[in-house]
Amino acid sequence: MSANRWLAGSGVVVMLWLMPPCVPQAQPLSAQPRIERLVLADGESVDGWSVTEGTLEPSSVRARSGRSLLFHILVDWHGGEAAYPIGWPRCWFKVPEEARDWTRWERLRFWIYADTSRDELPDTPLSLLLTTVGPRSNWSRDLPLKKGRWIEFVFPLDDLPGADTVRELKFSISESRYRDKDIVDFYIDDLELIRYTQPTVTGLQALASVCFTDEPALPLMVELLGLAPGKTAPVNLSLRRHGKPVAQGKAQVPAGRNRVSMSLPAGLTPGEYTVHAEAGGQVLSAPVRLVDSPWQKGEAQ
Ligand SMILES: [Ca+2]
Repeated sequence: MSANRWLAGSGVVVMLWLMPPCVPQAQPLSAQPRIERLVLADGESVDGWSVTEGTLEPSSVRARSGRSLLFHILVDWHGGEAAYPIGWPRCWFKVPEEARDWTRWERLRFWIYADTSRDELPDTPLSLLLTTVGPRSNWSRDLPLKKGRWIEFVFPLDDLPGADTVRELKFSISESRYRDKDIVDFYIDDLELIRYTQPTVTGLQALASVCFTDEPALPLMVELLGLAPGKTAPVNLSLRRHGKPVAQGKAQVPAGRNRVSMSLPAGLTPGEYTVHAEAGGQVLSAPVRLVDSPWQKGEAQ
């Protein structure tokens, strides 16, 4: 998988999918979709967790609800493992045997609030590592965090190697990214596996954020979840201006990310539009700008 995954997010939530800067993020327009969850950690217990070069305990200082897991680190460039005094404080969760098959889940999701004695966190403050069984048994991602903010992370699982044998989930820092004696607190909460229980549009992207009015079609990326392998479901598409539909279409797509093409009528006027994608009552929208084609106006040869 590319790390540059995309999805819909609300305005207050930072998703890890890194989108090209010119592509606006889709916005959900409808109520929360129906989601099934398997909670791996809610902050109330450290059962199954281990920690080294730091401490891990339930905390009510910061929590999404109840308590969170506080991963507390005093950066120490002179202690820790003898061979690596500038080391890797880490905490890890041993996934229970009965919960290691993640293929029936669609996403890993969790929230982290970061605090520190520093003015700001370093560029790569924390990393996530999943360990599975198999030749490509390590899957890791950097977790961009901001001091003093809750950040939600959502990772698709469809390209996790060995997703049926996930043994361990680990958070770690590299002390080399910090200064000696820095204090860093990560509050981890609502760590869970989720899946949609009905076909749901979870991502929408206009592949060109600016489109000429004489283009025959608008290229879109539509992500649909909540579908069994091999099944497809309809996604209703519409292009709207000032809330009024000016074009409509339908795409029949399988689960995952799909490139679809929405036909555009002739004679659209330049301006700001929104494209909408709906499945199972869940709607996402994304902005699109239509501009006059230079070829129409004869300004270019
Ligand atoms: Ca909690």
